[in-house]
Amino acid sequence: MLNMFKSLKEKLAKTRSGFVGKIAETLMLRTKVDEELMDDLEEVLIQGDIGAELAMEIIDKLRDEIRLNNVTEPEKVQFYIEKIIKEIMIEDYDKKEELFNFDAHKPCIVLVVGVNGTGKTTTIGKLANRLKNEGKKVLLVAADTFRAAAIEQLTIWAERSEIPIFKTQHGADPSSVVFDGLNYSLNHDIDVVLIDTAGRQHNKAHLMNELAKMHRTIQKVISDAPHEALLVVDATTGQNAISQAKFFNEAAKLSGIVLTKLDGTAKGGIVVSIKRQLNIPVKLVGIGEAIEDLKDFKPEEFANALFMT
Ligand SMILES: Nc1nc2c(ncn2[C@@H]2O[C@H](COP(=O)(O)OP(=O)(O)OP(=O)(O)O)[C@@H](O)[C@H]2O)c(=O)[nH]1
Ligand SMILES: [Mg+2]
Repeated sequence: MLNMFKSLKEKLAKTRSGFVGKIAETLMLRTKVDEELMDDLEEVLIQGDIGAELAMEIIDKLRDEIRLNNVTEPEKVQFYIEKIIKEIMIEDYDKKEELFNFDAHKPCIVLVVGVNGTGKTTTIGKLANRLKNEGKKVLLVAADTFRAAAIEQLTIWAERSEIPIFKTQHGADPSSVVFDGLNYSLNHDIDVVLIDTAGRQHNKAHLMNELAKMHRTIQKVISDAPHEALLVVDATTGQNAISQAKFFNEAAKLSGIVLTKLDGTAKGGIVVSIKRQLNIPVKLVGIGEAIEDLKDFKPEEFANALFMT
């Protein structure tokens, strides 16, 4: 039971001991603050999936801090590197855009996309439960008609939270399910519609065209929808996430990223750099398989959990 309420801090233990721990380890092994140390730290940042460009920026800022504050002992460097990373995370999110506003539209249409197995269906299940608990009328639309067990998997999540689900049979055209599902939502006083789509490789043109068609279908029914188009990214895929996002953004103009499986990676640096590299905000993070393991991404809280401050 206790396990179910693990805090964000505990859930990020792997990244803390991996990525953050490696920084500390590198500093411990050194006796001097010099260029060699800077090179080692840059390497640790890149290995932690922070991305080469941002790693360089962090190290440049670190050099300035070291000069300014006359830092000569390696262990004192930790404080400054954490400070710089934190500032970057907070700076990159201007206050308005990062959180959802499910109340701005009725129904609010949320399209969920991503490559295979990243956690789309699970994220929808978790989010649906949260919205229901907030008193919203939620509808799930099973537009993954491709994988045989997909509709059933979403149905289980719907039943778990006692939420209606709009579905057809396996093999049906996903765009037609979306069309009918959205019309159903307009006639049934639904507040939020969560659309589950099939996993697809971002470099397969016909699959991306199918997604673009789905996106157009949504706009045919509700012209300013989808109000959120979320790309679900597995945090363990690291920098590949960046190219996934570029392709998905073309097919279905993305409004946010859901970064899942952060509990399972030691290289959580991607969370620091993803906004910078894509200019698309992380909106939610998945930190486990259980229904409550989905959190709004709040950069400051996240940075504090990462660095245990
Ligand atoms: N540890 C962990 N596991 C997760 C998280 N989110 C999803 N998973 C697991 O990842 C696996 C795949 O999740 P799904 O939700 O089926 O992924 P999907 O993107 O819908 O997959 P496809 O529809 O096949 O493309 C499942 O075993 C989930 O329990 C998370 O935040 N942490
Ligand atoms: Mg799925």
